[in-house]
Amino acid sequence: MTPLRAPLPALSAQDLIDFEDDIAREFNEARIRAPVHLYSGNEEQIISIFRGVQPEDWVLCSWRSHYQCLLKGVPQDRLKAEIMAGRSISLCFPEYRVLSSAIVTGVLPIAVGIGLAIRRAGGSNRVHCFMGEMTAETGSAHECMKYCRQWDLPVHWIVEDNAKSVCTDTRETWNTKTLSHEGGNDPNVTYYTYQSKYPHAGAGKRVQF
Ligand SMILES: Cc1ncc(C[n+]2csc(CCOP(=O)(O)OP(=O)(O)O)c2C)c(N)n1
Repeated sequence: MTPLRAPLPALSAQDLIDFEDDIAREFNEARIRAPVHLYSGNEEQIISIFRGVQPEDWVLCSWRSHYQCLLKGVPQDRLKAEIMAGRSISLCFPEYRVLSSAIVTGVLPIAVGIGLAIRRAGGSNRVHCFMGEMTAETGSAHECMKYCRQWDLPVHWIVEDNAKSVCTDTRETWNTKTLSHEGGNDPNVTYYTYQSKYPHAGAGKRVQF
């Protein structure tokens, strides 16, 4: 296995934006024959979160994970090759301790399991599990977070609120002005909002695979 990269790369917001814009171009020119989910507008927040991530930590992601892969040390050319091969939606690089799932809530129980394994092994590393704000409203998220809180497992949850679940307004869905983790004070939960220039999936142009 490739050794974990230490220290983690010091990427700037512009480095992240440039990577995603390059993938957007590739997608809109129909060179990627599979869905891509791009980040934008959350660069400062995610860079700040990664200041608390150690090389030996695990990072768990959803269908939208390019920024986490880059910040966890996956080489840009390796990441781009996987995306070009159509695997953006579920990028897994176990040698860099990055795992993703395109199933809503898919990685949450896995985060619990890794957290439990770390605790049983007496390890000092942690799990950082990213999810969108709609994912965070599900019963599965509630149970996984509750279990880790009650058993004091080393799992850090990050709720990234872009206000939408695909095209649906999350607050309208739940008939609420305030979502579950907004303004919360759980030390193991980081909640932030951002506004993306990209749609939920793709890069703005309809591409026929
Ligand atoms: C089990 C399951 N149901 C439905 C989907 C389709 N789906 C993909 S992303 C998504 C919305 C998730 O919204 P949110 O958690 O806010 O994440 P965002 O993409 O906005 O970051 C849905 C319903 C899926 N991937 N898996």
